[in-house]
Amino acid sequence: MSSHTVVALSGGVGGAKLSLGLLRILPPDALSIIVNTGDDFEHLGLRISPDIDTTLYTLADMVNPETGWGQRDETWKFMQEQAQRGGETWFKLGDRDLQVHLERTRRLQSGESLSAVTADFARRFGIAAEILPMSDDAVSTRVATSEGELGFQEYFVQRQCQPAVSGLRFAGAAAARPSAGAVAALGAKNLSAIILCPSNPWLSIDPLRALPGMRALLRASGAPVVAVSPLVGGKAVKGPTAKIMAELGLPVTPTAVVRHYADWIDGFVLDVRDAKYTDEIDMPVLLTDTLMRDIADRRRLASVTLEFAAMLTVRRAIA
Ligand code: GDP
Ligand code: FO1
Repeated sequence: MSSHTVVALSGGVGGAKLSLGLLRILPPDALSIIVNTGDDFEHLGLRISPDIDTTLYTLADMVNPETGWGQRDETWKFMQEQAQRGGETWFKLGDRDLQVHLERTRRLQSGESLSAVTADFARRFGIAAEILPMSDDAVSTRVATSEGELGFQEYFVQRQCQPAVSGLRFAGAAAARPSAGAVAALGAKNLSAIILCPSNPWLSIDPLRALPGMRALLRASGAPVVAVSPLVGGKAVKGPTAKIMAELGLPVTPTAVVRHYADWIDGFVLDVRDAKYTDEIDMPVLLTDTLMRDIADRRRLASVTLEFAAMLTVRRAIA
């Protein structure tokens, strides 16, 4: 067991980028990543856990660099056959990726938990971090839109995030429990920081925050909670974060993200391009370049974020 541990709360593509930076700079076994499962769904009879798989593939250095999800050097024979025979093709399942969904589905049907299956996949992929589903209970993100309520993947992939969003709900969350692994990671005596990755606050982090007891676990840990801004220069790097903020009637600013997280966080990592918002943010701010173009950027952002968290711990001790 490492002398200090770190917990990251993450969605998919954006969160996995910082998680990889953390993995590369921390000692082996020091990192636990609690991953959103609100995007999970059943498709063609298979259990798909997109954010868990994005985390697995990114940390195993086998993610498709163009999309940020799915495997690199993927082949698409199954999808081509589907298309030829009039099968559903809106959700792209690569041939290599299919193995993961098939095996996950089989093991879940035989009674294993998503946590157990994920831990085994991570071990087989040679990943020295814990990848923890936020819950082993079913939670489904539902998106209220101009076209009525849509399932998450219907909104995100099938409708390409086009319908205007008027609200979100996390079906099942009120009765769901944080996974045992998440509870243990947040309860670790040597936990030194909790990082809210630069994931979409409304789609990726809010499902985690909707789990009963999650906030209490974060607070009871005593570790500083630091969020990394998902906006760079007032825009999302990828995905619908800015579009959703505008549709929900919020200013598209890092300040609105900080207000959204309100009393969940102790510090905020703000992108240098958004320096003008520093004075609006009513908590300690680290101003730095948060754009992660390559692995060096990810390591650097992970490192300065952990230093910032350590500074918050010292501040708290002398306050
Ligand atoms: P998804 O679940 O696959 O949509 O991915 P996440 O929710 O984990 O991440 C989406 C968010 O990541 C978006 O708000 C992006 O702006 C943000 N993001 C992606 N890459 C970067 C980056 O390099 N730096 C920062 N600061 N944010 C990023
Ligand atoms: N995203 C897409 O935009 N189109 C796809 O066809 C698609 C397929 C897919 C298959 C497996 C998987 O693990 C992820 C996949 N994603 C796809 C990404 C994913 O649905 C979203 O990025 C997340 O759910 C948002 O976090």
